[in-house]
Amino acid sequence: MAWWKESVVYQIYPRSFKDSNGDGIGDLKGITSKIEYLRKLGIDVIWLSPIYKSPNDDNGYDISDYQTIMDEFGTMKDFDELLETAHQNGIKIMMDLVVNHSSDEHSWFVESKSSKDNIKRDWYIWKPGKNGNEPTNWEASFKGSTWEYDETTGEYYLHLFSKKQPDLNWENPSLRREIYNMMTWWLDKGIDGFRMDVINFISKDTRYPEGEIIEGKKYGNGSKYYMNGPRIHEFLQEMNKEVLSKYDIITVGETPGVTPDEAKLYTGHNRNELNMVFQFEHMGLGDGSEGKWSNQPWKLSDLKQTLTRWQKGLEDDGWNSLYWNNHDQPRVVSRFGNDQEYRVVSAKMLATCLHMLQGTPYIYQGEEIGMTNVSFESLDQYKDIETLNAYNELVSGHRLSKEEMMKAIHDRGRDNARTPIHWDGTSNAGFTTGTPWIEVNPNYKEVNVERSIKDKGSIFYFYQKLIRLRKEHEIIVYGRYDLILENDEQIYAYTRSLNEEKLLVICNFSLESPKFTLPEGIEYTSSKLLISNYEVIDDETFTDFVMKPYEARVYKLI
Ligand code: TEU
Ligand code: CA
Repeated sequence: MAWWKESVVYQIYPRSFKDSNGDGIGDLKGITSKIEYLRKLGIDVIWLSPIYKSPNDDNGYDISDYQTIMDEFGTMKDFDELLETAHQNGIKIMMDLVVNHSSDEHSWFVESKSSKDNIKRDWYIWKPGKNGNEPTNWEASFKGSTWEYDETTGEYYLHLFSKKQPDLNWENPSLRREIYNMMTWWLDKGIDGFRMDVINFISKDTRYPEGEIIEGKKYGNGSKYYMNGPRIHEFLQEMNKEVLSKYDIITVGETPGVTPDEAKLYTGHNRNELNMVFQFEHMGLGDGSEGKWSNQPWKLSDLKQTLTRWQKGLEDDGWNSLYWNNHDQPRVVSRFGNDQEYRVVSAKMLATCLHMLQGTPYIYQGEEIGMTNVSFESLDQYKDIETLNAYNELVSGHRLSKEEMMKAIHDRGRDNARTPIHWDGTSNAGFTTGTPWIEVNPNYKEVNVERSIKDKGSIFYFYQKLIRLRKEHEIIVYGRYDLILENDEQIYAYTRSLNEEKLLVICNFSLESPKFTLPEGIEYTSSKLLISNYEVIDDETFTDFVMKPYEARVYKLI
């Protein structure tokens, strides 16, 4: 038995979760004070976004010391208390492991850049320029070149993200050893696993070829030379042997650009690498020529096809992680549901559709109360480095108008997920007594935890029930997935099968009232409604019925 297959994970972005001391920044003591709330929800594991020492160029994804807690978040004692409280409440803690890069303020990098013969020189990736230019034409995720010139030694260093996030050189065995030691140190402290940031980027094609040129753009796309690179599986198998295999833990790799076939290599049960990966195909729906900043219309059948490919691709080997949002993505109820009149029902429909798939579900903080995207009017209300850099580059480069860019930020920007959690209807939504580091979504009086807890029909209790059902019905974890009504553009329906049982999951993704008709060939003698987001009259038939907007139902058929 693999407990991580049967678990539900809850992601905490500590900066925005709960502030305990009024400085406007969420912290560890704040999280500890809400463990009781998470226990009530019923989750098994917390994934903590980075809490390590950091200058916060990218909110903690730029780490300057892997074994120290970020000043704003508290102390190691606060961490130990959090871990103990979580464990006492039956909740495990999975830490974010960011080892594709460190901060440029990490002492390793400070040494590395000090001279060409420093012992840590080779812990990062240094190259001379090429004909007075950068070593390659690659574009960084946060725009600009992936190379930064450093005057001290007259060479460039690689940074796939911001220039304050230099990439670590995994080719170097002592760097790898140091990382394994650090991981062991955390595991010995009693943590329960790792979520590994862009872990499929750690092995680069060391020939450093030029990236594909994209018309009209200054920099090219080098991703095929660092995504799923030549030594990636060797490195992960080594990490597994040296560290992971010695503990009973949960591991999930963040792996942009992976296909189901590649995911099998990362998660297959004889591979000795990771338990599961986060794939991005369903998150990229609608991406246009400027990626997520130029949104195109997409169809429900695209989403169904994508998720189905993953469900079928990993049904015999490997394991799926299931998510609708995280700290890098917009709020799901705004993106795939309806954040106005049908906010509550559509949030429940989306939860149903995701939690009934095969895999380990992840809930992102605030999703369980149906938090929505935020539309700040002015750019200076935004804090995210990705958003701000993209704005500068795309708007000043005349690739998008200001209006188009603000619309794209409202739809897809990362700060949608990073506004503070709404605990109640008091000022700043009960997140802080001070001034929050980023403004609170103005709808907090309507959407907040206190109201959800008081209302038996809330999204919160719906998630609680989904989690409970998973513990009661093995089929939700292990049943085989099959798509039905493949071409329907309003209804996403599928079955799950295990032994003599079936689940029938029917979700209406539209504002309209399409008719659901059960396809022939699904045999059963009795049926039972497990969960629904509208009241269903007992004797109502489900083989043929008109669905209400965003309606969702799950039946167990025997
Ligand atoms: O994200 C990696 C990643 O691919 C992101 O660029 C993501 O696709 C993008 O933000 C969505 O537009 C991870 C972390 O989750 C992210 O918060 C970090 O900024 C990034 O790595 C660098 O550590
Ligand atoms: Ca604080």
